[in-house]
Amino acid sequence: MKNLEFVCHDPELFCGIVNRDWSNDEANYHLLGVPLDISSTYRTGARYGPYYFRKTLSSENFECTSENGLLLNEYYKIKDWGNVGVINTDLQKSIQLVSEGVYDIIETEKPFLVIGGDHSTTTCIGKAYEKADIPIHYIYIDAHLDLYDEVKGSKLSHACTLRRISELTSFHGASVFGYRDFTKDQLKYAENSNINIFSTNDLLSELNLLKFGYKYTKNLNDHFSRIHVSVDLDVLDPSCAPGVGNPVAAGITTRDLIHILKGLFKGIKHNQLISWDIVEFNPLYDNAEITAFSILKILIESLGSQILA
Ligand SMILES: [Mn+2]
Repeated sequence: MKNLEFVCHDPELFCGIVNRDWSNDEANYHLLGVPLDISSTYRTGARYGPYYFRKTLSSENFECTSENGLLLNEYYKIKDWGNVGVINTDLQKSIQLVSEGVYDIIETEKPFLVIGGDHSTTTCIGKAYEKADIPIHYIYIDAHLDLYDEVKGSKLSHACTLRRISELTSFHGASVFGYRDFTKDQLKYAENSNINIFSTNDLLSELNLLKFGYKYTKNLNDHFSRIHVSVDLDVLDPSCAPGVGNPVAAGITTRDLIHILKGLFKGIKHNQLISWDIVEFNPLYDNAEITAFSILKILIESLGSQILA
């Protein structure tokens, strides 16, 4: 056994900063997985996202230092709650279960990250904020507008997410970044519903995405008390994220997205709690783990910029 003890070790999950065992008092950040994908309209498989997300976090192939030189495990104690026990045959019940879980985390008044799951994960977060009676502005980073009223008879499709959120009383507007797949009706709905939209072209015409993101949330701070950031990985070009449910070609790069997120998180006020989600990671289509390693870099740089927020 001695030899085994020497050669084997439990991988430290994300350099020891993500742990299931932190007590609520010790933890300064929360993580929740949502293995739900029955509202997907094209390639299902996002239910495996949380599992492969954690597998990538436990990889030894990276340092836990963000590019601004911060050693993340000096700042973070992230409590991993595991996955919500969703029922992948019952969407309505699953949405209720996830909302209840997110509500409990909101009550801790600590920042949190939710890993999807398809984009209906964000509907659950919206419902939890509604129950908590907290007004939210949504920053919605996505190749799609997700403003369909219904898809194939379903009002809970992942392509209806922003539409359903926009109907909540706690909805205080949204800003969509990176869309490039849309319909005229969705554009019209955005125009009439306090939803600012920036296409992939709009973003790429910005000279400095970091400054753009920073100014954006800094300005929003004057009008909204809380902001939730939702990152649908299909905003990325499929060369940077092949493992998504509904890929759309000609997107932004992982570096572009990191610059936007760094700017957005830096612009959020000091006393404002951050909540965000990363959704639509579909490991079944993730050739050579390209998407997983994009997520890992997005996570490290986002956490690094949230320290300064
Ligand atoms: Mn999308």
